[in-house]
Amino acid sequence: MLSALRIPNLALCAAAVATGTVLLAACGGGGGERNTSTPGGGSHVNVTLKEWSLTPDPASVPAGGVTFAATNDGSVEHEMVLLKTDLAADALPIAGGAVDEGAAGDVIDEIPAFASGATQTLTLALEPGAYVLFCNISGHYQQGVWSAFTVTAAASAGGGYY
Ligand SMILES: [Cu+2]
Repeated sequence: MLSALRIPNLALCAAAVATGTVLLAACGGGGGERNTSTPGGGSHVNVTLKEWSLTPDPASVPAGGVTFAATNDGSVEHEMVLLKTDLAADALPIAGGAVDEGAAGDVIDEIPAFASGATQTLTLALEPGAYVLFCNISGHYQQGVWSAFTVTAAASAGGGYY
């Protein structure tokens, strides 16, 4: 059951292309690793985390490659969990002071706790559906560090048929 495909080098490669550095060479090194295109054209989502909110911009993207750039605008560490679930975003089950991830849905991936002022990126291939982005450091979800996130069918993403 592979619902998410990690594409770890994508952001790095994009940065290398943008700056024209020799990092570019490293992008072609993987055996059979695709690195020049983002599935579905690719979407970019800026996520701002702080006390006590989480705000994705945009909050809805077409299915395919999605790069999250999560910025911690707060004064304490936050993390970002991406959960696929049909539960209401404000009604995830709680156990031991935090969201019970196993009972809440399918955790697609996460950015582990990162420091105030930092930005972390995560690139995934996402299927259509209802998702929740949240911080699962104890107590943070309950205080509002979450947002619903929607992945729509990819029909209009790629600019038509060939
Ligand atoms: Cu947090």
